Amino acid sequence: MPLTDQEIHDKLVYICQQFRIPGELILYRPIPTGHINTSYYTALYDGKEVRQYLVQMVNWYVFRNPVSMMRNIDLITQHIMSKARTLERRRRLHFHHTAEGNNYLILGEGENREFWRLYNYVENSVSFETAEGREDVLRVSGKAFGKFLRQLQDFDADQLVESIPHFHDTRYRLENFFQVVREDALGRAKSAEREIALIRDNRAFGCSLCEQIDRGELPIRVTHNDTKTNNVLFDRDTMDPLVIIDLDTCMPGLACYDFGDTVRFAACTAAEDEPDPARMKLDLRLFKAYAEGYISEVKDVLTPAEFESLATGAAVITLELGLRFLSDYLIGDKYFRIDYPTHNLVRARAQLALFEDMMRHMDDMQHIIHALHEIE
Ligand code: GN1
Ligand code: MG
Repeated sequence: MPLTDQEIHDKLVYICQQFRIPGELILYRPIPTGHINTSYYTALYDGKEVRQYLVQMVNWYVFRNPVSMMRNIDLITQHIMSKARTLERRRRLHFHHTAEGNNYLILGEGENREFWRLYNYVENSVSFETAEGREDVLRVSGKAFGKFLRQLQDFDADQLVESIPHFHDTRYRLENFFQVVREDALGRAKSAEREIALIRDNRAFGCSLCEQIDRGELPIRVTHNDTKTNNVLFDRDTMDPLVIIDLDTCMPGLACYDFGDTVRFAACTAAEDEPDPARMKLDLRLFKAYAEGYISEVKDVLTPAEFESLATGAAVITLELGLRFLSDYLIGDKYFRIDYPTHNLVRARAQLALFEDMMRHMDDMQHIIHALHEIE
């Protein structure tokens, strides 16, 4: 049963009190972006000032060990801050603590327990759900995620707990997918025969980066793992990238998946859940803008093999998300939040159409990367 407005209001008031935020809740609204966690914008007034926060319930089904995840986020934030030239408040995520000193709050018990956190809302900032065809959004996002990788170069990855084991282990994801197809618990596989065949035909390609890891050809770094453009906050006036958000899946991973996930999300011609797959294409102009920004920051960081893997990373991560959406559709939509019954199937079709278009343009992507790399 969804909560009533009054219940949400009362719950947010209670949570703000537990995080020792002074003042009265004067405004709140749900933030609909994100497929996993539940987020609210809140504003409190203490008689002098209005302060704004994000209050978020972490999805406990997805993040099995949220306390460790919060510790990861703290460590990463501290590391990045130690390198920052400015301590401007808008350039960091600041999680508030409860009286017990925790940067989270657990409500309820057993099946009904909930995991909440509260952090500063970055003022006068803007983020982009799609790049709206804007090269500047992609170029600046590329710089921001490239810089993030660079800043975490000397971070000791052993300190991190994997918040989702096998998160971008595409080979594992593929095994799991075909298991789900074999079980076909809800009899839905027949509505996705073409998509299942496409994934089967590209299984070897999907495993290629994992094999390169096995052979020691690609280094494991600390990566963000969810590099959508809506995870960069820009200054509303100057378009300066202020801070990278959603550090929930920061874990050891491949640079090319971080590079590729922004390409998947924003260097394309339609939204992630475009209902008409024919409208979903790679946009090479936007790809180039992103690659320019990214490479300008990581030119001295990535190995030659990593440069070679960037375009492949875009295609593999798109295939991976396509099969993750389809898997979730086949098991009954347990993981990604959906707005209508076939939403995950529609998302999968859009991602697979984009994957096919990326494969058609693999050489073009490679040429652009080579040309940029040489200039740098
Ligand atoms: C999920 O909830 P959000 O939007 O931060 C997902 C990503 C997907 C993305 C697709 C923990 O991220 O892996 O790429 O949806 N996050 C998790 O939009 O599974
Ligand atoms: Mg995320």
